[in-house]
Amino acid sequence: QVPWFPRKMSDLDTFAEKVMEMGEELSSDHPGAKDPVYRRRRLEIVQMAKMYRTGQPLPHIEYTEQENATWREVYTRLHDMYPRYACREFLHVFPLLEQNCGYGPDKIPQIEDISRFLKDCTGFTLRPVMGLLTPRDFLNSLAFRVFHSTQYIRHHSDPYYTPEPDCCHELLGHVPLFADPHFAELSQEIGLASLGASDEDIEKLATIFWFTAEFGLCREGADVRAYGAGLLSSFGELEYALTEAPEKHPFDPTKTAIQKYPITQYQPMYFVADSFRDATVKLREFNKTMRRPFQVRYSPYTQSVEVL
Ligand code: H2B
Ligand code: FE
Repeated sequence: QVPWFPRKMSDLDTFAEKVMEMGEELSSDHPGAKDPVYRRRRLEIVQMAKMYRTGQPLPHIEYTEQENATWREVYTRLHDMYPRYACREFLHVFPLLEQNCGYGPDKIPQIEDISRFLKDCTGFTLRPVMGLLTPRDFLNSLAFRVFHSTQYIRHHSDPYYTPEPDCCHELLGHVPLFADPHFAELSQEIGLASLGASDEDIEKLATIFWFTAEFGLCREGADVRAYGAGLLSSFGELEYALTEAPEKHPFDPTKTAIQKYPITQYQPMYFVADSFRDATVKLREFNKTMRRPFQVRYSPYTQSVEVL
């Protein structure tokens, strides 16, 4: 009755062909749906993700002028906003990504370079993915300090909108904080709790992920700043989130885990963490209240999960 879960790094290979939607096909309301050139290009990139297996070099994508131009628009606009809105951990890491991983306005960076850098910082690594994984698979991989990253970019007709995760969201929104030790720990903690969890508990953990890694705010003295990737990759919502308009509540896993949220509009409510460390402590307490007939421990030496 315990759902299957990955025990070793190579078990994540079983996720490669399982995506919920828009893996190899685009939904009709995707801005690129009617552009055959875009579709062919996206398929080419997605096929490389489908073929990828643990231990292989990550796919190197030779991005086109047009793709790099879309990146430039997104990058420059967001980059201007970060000093005012992003949390200090994000601001600390960003220049390191510029120095070590080819971050900059001109070219989309390569996930191989980023993965190598993250591994040095926190042990996090990246894997390519075709599209949205199920919440269970996606969270399970965080137990191994693995983040699944798409490599295609949104359609050039609308650089400020994408209905699915793309490399702008992953590389600008998510990647920087995986270089932070405390955020890495928080992420892995969610991942470990998700291994073999009931469907009900997966939903709670996915909601916690949503209100932390995707849309989290944090306190910095008298100030509130953003650390969620959904905010740090959307100039519109980044600005909105830090106005008085939305409700803000302290991050408290017991409440956060059961909060309903919209996925296609700005959030009416955000949760504010005191720090990543504090959020991790609270999350550990919360995890103890979930019923699971075993405990797990991750061994970085073997990159595998021990069941206790
Ligand atoms: N899959 C991928 N590829 N990237 C994500 O950011 C992602 C996902 N997020 N699946 C997940 C779902 C998240 O929204 C939660 C855990 O449901
Ligand atoms: Fe995301």
